[in-house]
Amino acid sequence: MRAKDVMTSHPILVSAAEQDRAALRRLMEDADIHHLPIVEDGHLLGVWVATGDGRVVMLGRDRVEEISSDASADAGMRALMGDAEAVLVRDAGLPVGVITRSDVLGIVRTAIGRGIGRRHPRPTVIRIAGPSGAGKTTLIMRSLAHLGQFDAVVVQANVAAGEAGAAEAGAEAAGVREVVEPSAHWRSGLERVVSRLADSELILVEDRDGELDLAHGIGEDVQVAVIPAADAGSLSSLQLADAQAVVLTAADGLAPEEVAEILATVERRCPGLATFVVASVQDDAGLDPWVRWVSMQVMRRHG
Ligand SMILES: Nc1nc2c(ncn2[C@@H]2O[C@H](COP(=O)(O)OP(=O)(O)O)[C@@H](O)[C@H]2O)c(=O)[nH]1
Ligand SMILES: [Mg+2]
Repeated sequence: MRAKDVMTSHPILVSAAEQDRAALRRLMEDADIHHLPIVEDGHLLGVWVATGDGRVVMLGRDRVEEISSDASADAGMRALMGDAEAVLVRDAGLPVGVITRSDVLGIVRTAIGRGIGRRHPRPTVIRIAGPSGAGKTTLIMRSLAHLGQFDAVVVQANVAAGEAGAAEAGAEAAGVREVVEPSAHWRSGLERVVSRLADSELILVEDRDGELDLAHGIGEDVQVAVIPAADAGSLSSLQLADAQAVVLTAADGLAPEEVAEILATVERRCPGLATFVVASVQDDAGLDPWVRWVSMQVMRRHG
């Protein structure tokens, strides 16, 4: 965004000769502004400022930032967050606009009206993919039981449209907000459903059952592969090229040393990938690090 997109255009400027504070005050009140840059022969000399206590004071040129209308709006914002009382915007040398904190507050008000805030920049979208029966639904439901601090939604891309109502009702009964959206398997469908859920903090997308193919994202923030530990030995690094984590499920069906060996294989093949092992039918020590990792994904996007 450029300075010209955020400035107030057609600024009222005064010459150095205008010193009558009562008249300056009236001028500012009539125009509903608090700043009058002082410009003489095109040169900025300072700025008159209407203070909150009814006075009109003159500040020097050092308190006004001058930028070009094509400069980044961010340059003006930074100046106002620092020492500048106002920003004078020039186009081809001529003063064409002013940016003050009032302009900034107006933009903030619009942003808040659109639901944009520091705490809720946008939801973190985690796509969970894996073959049928891998334990995706089980993992999502068990995870949500420990993620109560976030406003979370499950997007179920794995249910035929005809079953949608029943699935949503079932999730609701379990205290989980779920949206059934088969089209979330594709980029455009995911984008649509995410924009509809922009007020949430965490969106867990259960992708359609299928062969793992996480070489390319579809617009999510994080891709997670879910696969039974017993099948994970055959995972290739290509299948997980764009994944951030893999969860090996049903570890309860294997001996601990088998699980350790599989885990070592996955870590060797995909160095740097976050790996977790869960076993839903046992006392599950593996779920805890996974839940912490998911929380981290949300928190680091909160800024
Ligand atoms: N033993 C065991 N069974 C599991 C585990 N996770 C899921 N299951 C079972 O595997 C079946 C398929 O799980 P589900 O979550 O529906 O898989 P999805 O098709 O990937 O969503 C269900 O009967 C689950 O109870 C696990 O960690 N251990
Ligand atoms: Mg499922």
